[in-house]
Amino acid sequence: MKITDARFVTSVATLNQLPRESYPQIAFAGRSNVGKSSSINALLNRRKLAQTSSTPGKTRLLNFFLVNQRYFFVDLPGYGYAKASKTLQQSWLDLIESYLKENKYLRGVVQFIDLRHRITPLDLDLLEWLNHQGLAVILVGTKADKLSGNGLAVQLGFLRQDVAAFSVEAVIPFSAHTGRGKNELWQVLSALLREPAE
Ligand SMILES: Nc1nc2c(ncn2[C@@H]2O[C@H](COP(=O)(O)OP(=O)(O)OP(=O)(O)O)[C@@H](O)[C@H]2O)c(=O)[nH]1
Ligand SMILES: [Mg+2]
Repeated sequence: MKITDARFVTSVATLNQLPRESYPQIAFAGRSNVGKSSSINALLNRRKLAQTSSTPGKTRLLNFFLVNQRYFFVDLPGYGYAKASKTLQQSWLDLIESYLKENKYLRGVVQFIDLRHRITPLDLDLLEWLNHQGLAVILVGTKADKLSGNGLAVQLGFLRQDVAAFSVEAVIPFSAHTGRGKNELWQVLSALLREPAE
């Protein structure tokens, strides 16, 4: 995808602050520190548009990025951040859930799984819930650069096996650092956004 324009638009803490423009949206979800913000930057060829951090729990709000003045990428707060209090964790989940639910602009959710580890119960809960909502899900297995060729094949096999019972558009090995998987992910995103894939 040719990115002619990518800009941060707004951060949202409550649903009444959502942008009013009727652009299609793609949401990026996953555990804290899995690489959501880094992957958004990689997809948009921008180094520091979405804030990244080695400290988990960096993204605490819904961050809206307008791409090519046509659609929003929405960077969601990560879940499963161990140090956050239960109340805070619940309020994050409530916000994410109410955003994803019955959102007529939402074309799909990119759910990130760290390829170095097996999928977690929290990830499966989210995936099941997204399926239940009838939302299109793309699974991105990230940090692929940390694995060797054979290790990658093994982990990818586990991931495909672990999600076999669910409905997903694609399972894509990805690395925000090397750009691996970018083209494949863009192809699926373009189809969901009904944008011509270039
Ligand atoms: N090796 C490697 N490291 C990555 C990759 N993607 C992200 N990281 C690193 O993982 C850490 C977390 O990345 P973020 O993009 O901030 O993760 P996030 O999912 O947005 O985290 P929260 O905002 O806390 O939910 C950073 O130190 C990144 O440099 C990748 O593809 N490969
Ligand atoms: Mg983030």
